Amino acid sequence: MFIKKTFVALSSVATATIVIWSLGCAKMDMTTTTAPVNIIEGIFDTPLLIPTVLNPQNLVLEAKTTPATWLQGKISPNTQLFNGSLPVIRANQGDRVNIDLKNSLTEATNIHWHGMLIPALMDGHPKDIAAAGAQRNYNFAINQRAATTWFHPHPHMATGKQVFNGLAGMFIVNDAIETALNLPSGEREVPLVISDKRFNADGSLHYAPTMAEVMTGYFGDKSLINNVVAPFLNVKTRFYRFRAVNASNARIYDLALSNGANLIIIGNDGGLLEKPVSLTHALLSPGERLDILIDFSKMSVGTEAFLQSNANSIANHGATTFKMLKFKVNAAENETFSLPTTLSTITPISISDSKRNRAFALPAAHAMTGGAMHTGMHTINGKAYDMNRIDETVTAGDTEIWEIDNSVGDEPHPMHLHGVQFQVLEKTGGTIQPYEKGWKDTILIQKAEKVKIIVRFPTEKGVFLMHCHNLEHEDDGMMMNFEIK
Ligand SMILES: [Cu+2]
Repeated sequence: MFIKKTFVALSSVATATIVIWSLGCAKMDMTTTTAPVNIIEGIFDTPLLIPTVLNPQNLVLEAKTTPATWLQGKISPNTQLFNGSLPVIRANQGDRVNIDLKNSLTEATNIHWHGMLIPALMDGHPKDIAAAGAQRNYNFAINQRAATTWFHPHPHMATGKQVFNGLAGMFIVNDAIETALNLPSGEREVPLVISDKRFNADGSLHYAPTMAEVMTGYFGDKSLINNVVAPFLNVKTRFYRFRAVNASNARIYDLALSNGANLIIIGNDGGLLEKPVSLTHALLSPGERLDILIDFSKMSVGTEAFLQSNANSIANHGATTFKMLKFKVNAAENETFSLPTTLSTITPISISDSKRNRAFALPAAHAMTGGAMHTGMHTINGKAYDMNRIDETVTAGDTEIWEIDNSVGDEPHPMHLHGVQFQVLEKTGGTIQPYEKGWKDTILIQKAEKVKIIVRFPTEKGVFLMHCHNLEHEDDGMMMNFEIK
């Protein structure tokens, strides 16, 4: 849809002057306005959906267009879901996964297991798809530490639409180290799949990014958790564990509690941190996960508090503070849990192990010109994605330092690597946040920032991706293949 267009002269987000070349021929000027899309808060009278937990050892996931009620009293016929819902899968380290994707859509799809360390052919590369009406099997062993991972389609240039339309789920990996911590579980362990959506007046989903919205990414005006607009959750006076994933196409959240209480962050993309960190707020960009404890034992019965996203000019184009989930403290219960001082051991990858440095330049919006044959406006190292081109070749098992440079960029880019968990070495634009330490597969690179990561690549060969997890940027070309050889 956005291919074969080149955008230049995007002077700012608020007012963009755009010049379009249609494959090197006619030229046209256009002025468009992208005001930040703010969230219109709901009334928080719908219970939070707690998804059923599925076992992946013999599972069918059917991708299907499923009429759904996102807005009260209105049916959205163009919703696309896995198994008509929001699946949450749970398995242990060492388990074997055997999942059949049944594609009942009228278009190609596949599943990318975001955060999973699995063979390339299982990873959901856009070349490995299930055509409309076809099936595809995913069979792999779980060889990684406990983590909150997630999954979503990754078809060429259609990821943004399919994820926006509802195709996503969470995949929780448990292991013995995590289990020994006796973290809050059962009804006190809650998945939070965070998204923002936009609707037509009839209640159907509205996904139609303008050219300016391809530059910023596509924002919704409703905030949803677990596919519920403005939900509430009854809680007791105890600790709760929330596994949050940002499944939004483009919106970056600055998570906080409305009463100023701390978020106790215990984990991120690749699992538990070394120790808990208490913060009043934390950024969560598309694709990233945060494992958060909230201590409701300090709140009295009858208290209401909200999970909210703070206004954050860096992250969200000036979006205002908005509420996301209402907690109603409705019962007193004795708390037996005490917060561990140590959660896990994380061994830093040694810089001296690195065999090679590679640099990746992210584009400036006003410089996204390319040549006449340029196939997309979002690039990495000046190149828009080509499914059949290998951009980087890495020796199996090697450790490398990758420097991703957004220093001329004027958009934040959450950059995601498939097939690995990496460590963040350096951020020139600011300090590495406590929740960006440990193991990561997605790292937010803010405007004018340069980030260095150290990656130990798998010993198994195959083609993986690095891309921006702003899904409009991704679909527009901000993606590359690396081959492990
Ligand atoms: Cu991006």
